[in-house]
Amino acid sequence: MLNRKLNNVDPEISRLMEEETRRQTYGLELIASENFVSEAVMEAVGSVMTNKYAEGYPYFRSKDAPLERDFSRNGRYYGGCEIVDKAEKLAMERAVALFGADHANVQPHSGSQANMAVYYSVVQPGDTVLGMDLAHGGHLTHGSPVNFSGLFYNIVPYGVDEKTETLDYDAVREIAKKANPKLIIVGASAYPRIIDFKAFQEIARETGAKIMVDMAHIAGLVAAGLHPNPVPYADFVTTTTHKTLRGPRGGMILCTKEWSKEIDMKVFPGIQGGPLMHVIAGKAVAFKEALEDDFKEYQSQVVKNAKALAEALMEKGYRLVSGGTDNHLMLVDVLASLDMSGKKAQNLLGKAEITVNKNTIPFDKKSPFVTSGIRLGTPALTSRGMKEEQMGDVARFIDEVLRSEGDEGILNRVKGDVRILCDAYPLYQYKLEN
Ligand code: DSN
Repeated sequence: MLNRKLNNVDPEISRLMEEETRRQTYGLELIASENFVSEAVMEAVGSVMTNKYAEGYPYFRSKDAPLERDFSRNGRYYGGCEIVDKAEKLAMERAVALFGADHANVQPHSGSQANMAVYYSVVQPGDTVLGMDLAHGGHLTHGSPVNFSGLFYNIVPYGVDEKTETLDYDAVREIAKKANPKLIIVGASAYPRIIDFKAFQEIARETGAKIMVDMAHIAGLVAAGLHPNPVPYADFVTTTTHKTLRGPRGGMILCTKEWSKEIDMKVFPGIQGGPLMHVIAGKAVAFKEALEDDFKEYQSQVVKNAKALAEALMEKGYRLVSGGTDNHLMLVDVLASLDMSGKKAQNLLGKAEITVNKNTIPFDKKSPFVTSGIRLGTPALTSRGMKEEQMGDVARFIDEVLRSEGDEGILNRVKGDVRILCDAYPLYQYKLEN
């Protein structure tokens, strides 16, 4: 019973996995928040660790010294946790080694839950929180009215300057002084420039607010020293583990020792039950990979590729928000460039197996379902080994598709070129028939 293989038990799901493998293998993945994990990470995530319940933590906190963790006694609610305890401890130690924080909680199932645990630790419903406007590059959990953050808290948004399309720290300071927030959320899901965490720390100090940096998009760059590390400047740093960091889908919170007990309590039992031990094992593997030297080379290539792609597109006449990129992503204003919506651009590119997402640009007049922009990122293509030269090809493919007016002949030709490029940079060692 236990050793039945997927294609015998469930041929439908098995076939869908095969199809998804084929899609990933033969398409150009440009969604800035996606990446390809190593087979080692997948092995951990697909392991027996999924069977274990481990509510609690691999350490004990006594009433007398609640900020100290005693790893000689576990704080679990179930027996049989001795082995998963070691896996969680490794994940925590590696996270701390990577980013330099006092404390890491590796249990959040997602970035959204990591962020929720921080809100739940520092603010009460109705309290004022400053967050970057989603339409300017922020994130749903930074105060969107349709998210728990916007529903429970009094969100005051900040955004980018209309001219430079970059953060104007003086304007943020003015907004903060007027709003008097308890918490300032820093971080973005569509911001192509370096973020000055020190400037935010100064604003938070001046206004007496706590500061949370959501570094989900840039965590890999931070780990490699290619983007300033928010840890020294923030009370809390949250992240997902599956974007530039190239780990399994999940979340994590880093915080100061002072907040460690509160954060632990809010993750479990506050908002979650049993941790996903197979995912935590996968996080440990990914953090180990991120501590290796070639991870720095990989991240540095991600940034070089983003610059090369941005320059190639600008040479072809495309307008990029803020005029370029410092990190792994860029926003192309397809409305200004081609009088085309982001939705149409995404659909056309999809026909040639080029996957992107439509994205609002700052001061967008179109809805988030239509948008004036597309967001492009290089982490996934870089994981396949592509370099600057291939980014030139990718820019050409994008340009040909967007100017094709839907001509099937052009779309099919580019699709063929995409296939040739993908064949030259294989993904996993799976055997695919055609
Ligand atoms: N949905 C993610 C992104 O694409 O940026 C953010 O969580």
